[in-house]
Amino acid sequence: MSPLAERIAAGDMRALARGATLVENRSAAGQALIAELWERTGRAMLIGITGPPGAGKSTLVNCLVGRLREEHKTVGVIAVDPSSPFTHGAILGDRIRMPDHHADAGVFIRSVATRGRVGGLGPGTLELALLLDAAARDVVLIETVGAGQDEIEIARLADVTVVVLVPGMGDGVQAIKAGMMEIADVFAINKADLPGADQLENEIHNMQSLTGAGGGLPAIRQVVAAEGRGVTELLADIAASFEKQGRRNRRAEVWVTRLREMVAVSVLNSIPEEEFSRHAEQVAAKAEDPYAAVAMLKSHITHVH
Ligand SMILES: Nc1nc2c(ncn2[C@@H]2O[C@H](COP(=O)(O)OP(=O)(O)OP(=O)(O)O)[C@@H](O)[C@H]2O)c(=O)[nH]1
Ligand SMILES: [Mg+2]
Repeated sequence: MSPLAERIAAGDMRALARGATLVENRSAAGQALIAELWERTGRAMLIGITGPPGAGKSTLVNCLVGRLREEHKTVGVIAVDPSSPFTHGAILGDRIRMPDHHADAGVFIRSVATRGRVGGLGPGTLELALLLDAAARDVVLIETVGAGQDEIEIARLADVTVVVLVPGMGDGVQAIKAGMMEIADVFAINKADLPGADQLENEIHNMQSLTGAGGGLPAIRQVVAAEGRGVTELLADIAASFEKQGRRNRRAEVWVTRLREMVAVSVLNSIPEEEFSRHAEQVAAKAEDPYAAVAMLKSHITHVH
């Protein structure tokens, strides 16, 4: 192994920070790093936390980190939202922020940009999650803003997907429309200190009986993240779901889809952007037919490393 990979495997946080940057940028060095550490992946539990903007996802993640640290678990956090108030210091509430700097070695936090896309994971998130997994994190929490279209991405990455909803916003009905019903392994009704939490719980219950999903319905847990209430119970729900379903997203069939995407990205990235513009102009001007353009563009693929 390279010295960097060795240090990451040994739990060196500065090495991990360097590695995370390489991986996030999807550099060749980042790819080499994941390849080197590949054998070490597959241990971490990946928990996806998604829900509408302002639902309290970051507050909840903060609570979950605190609880996991009490259990002496090592934690990685990926916040997929550049506008999130997550920063290195801010996520750690006073309760778990320890005066001794080394005590923070149990928590690694990174924000990744979605590059303008609302919902979805943003490029490099899968790779970052894999790196944190390889870096001996017991649990990796991934916060994404659910906008109703791309939540499926988080469900495909996470072992357990927690959908966070809040009472009094008509979220219960919206969630069904947005397809959140399908991806939730656990529902967290946050801000249960506000009126309407029971009503929302009933709504979700009713939806579940309508869809008739049978055994293994997602748990519904009321929490008050702002006060840390219900967080222990939520963590137990998450663990129960994990026990029941195992690591669905590590199976070969999931990798079929991922490998397809990785090939597509790698092939597309191997074609210089200006070649697309050049051929587009030719096609538009009818100087070239589209199939001829594709054939020409494909000639660049041999340069893929
Ligand atoms: N009343 C109440 N407010 C809460 C609770 N949890 C979080 N909040 C508040 O809700 C607001 C949004 O919290 P965040 O944790 O930033 O929510 P978020 O879902 O991460 O927001 P985005 O990342 O911007 O989508 C903050 O003002 C929190 O203080 C709760 O349990 N009860
Ligand atoms: Mg947030």
